Amino acid sequence: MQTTEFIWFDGKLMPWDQAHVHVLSHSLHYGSAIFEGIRAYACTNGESAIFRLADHCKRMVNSAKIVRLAIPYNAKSLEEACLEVVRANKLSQGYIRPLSFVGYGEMGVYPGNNPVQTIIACWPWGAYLGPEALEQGISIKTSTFTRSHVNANMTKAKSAGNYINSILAKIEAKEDGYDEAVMLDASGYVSEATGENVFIVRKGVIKTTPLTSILEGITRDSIIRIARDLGYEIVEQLFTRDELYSADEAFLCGTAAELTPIREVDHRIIGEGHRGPVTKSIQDEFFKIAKGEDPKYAEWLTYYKV
Ligand code: PPE
Repeated sequence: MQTTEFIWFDGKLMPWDQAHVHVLSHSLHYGSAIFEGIRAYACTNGESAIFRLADHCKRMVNSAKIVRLAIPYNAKSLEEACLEVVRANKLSQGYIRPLSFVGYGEMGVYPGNNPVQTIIACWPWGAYLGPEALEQGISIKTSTFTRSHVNANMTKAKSAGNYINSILAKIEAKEDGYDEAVMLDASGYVSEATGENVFIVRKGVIKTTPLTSILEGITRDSIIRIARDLGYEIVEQLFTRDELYSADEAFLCGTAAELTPIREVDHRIIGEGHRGPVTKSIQDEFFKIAKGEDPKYAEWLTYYKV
């Protein structure tokens, strides 16, 4: 991992190597943390920009509310802190990871009066699923693990505990020779991948899972708008694994994974077996927007100088 110099820790910039917590921190034992993943891009005008910063910070505040974590920050102050940490680290492009967790105090599931702490780290991070994945696409497996039921682990919260489900699916997929896993929801419909939302293109219509058993992805929301603006028909509708198998194109999206085509699912080749034309046109537009090349989407970018 490429480190940077400072981590923002409850309002102060600390040297990367000194940002420690106690091993008896509540969140380490029980998964009671919430986090965000945000990308910054180096733009064509020579500045940098954080992609949809306000929306990520709003989601962080909502995640905290859902899991009853009393963070002492509002979305605006989290935005300012993210900007402070990328500037301090002179990070022109990369990934930003805010995390709030329950710290050291009493042991036991009840978080009680243990302190709630917040850090924001950032570092350079290339293509999440490998540089060739963005063009060639990836292979995925339908997981044997069901995505958490909406009334068990609430999936609208980006909470650490939710990721046990993802980790199990990811390990299984990697050990079975696949790049990534897609999980079905409790009713058997396609839900999401371990760290990405899912889209298919079938008979000229783009389809993505509705906001039932999934994280409300900010990349997903961006793609819905981009696809509409490009003139595609796009619907939020449940679909089955065989609909995915017989899709003309399919792709995953997320902050880390950006827009990654799916080449193969459970040994079924999707479409032509490589990135399809609809996927490419949305992906091209997505990267143009992230680099500040399309003024129509200027409100998605928060510029800063390093
Ligand atoms: N679903 C899940 C389960 C998920 O973790 C992510 C993001 C998404 C959908 C897409 O959400 P968004 O980033 O807002 O478009 N996953 C983050 C974590 C990746 C990691 O390995 O850590 C991310 O992409 O930053």
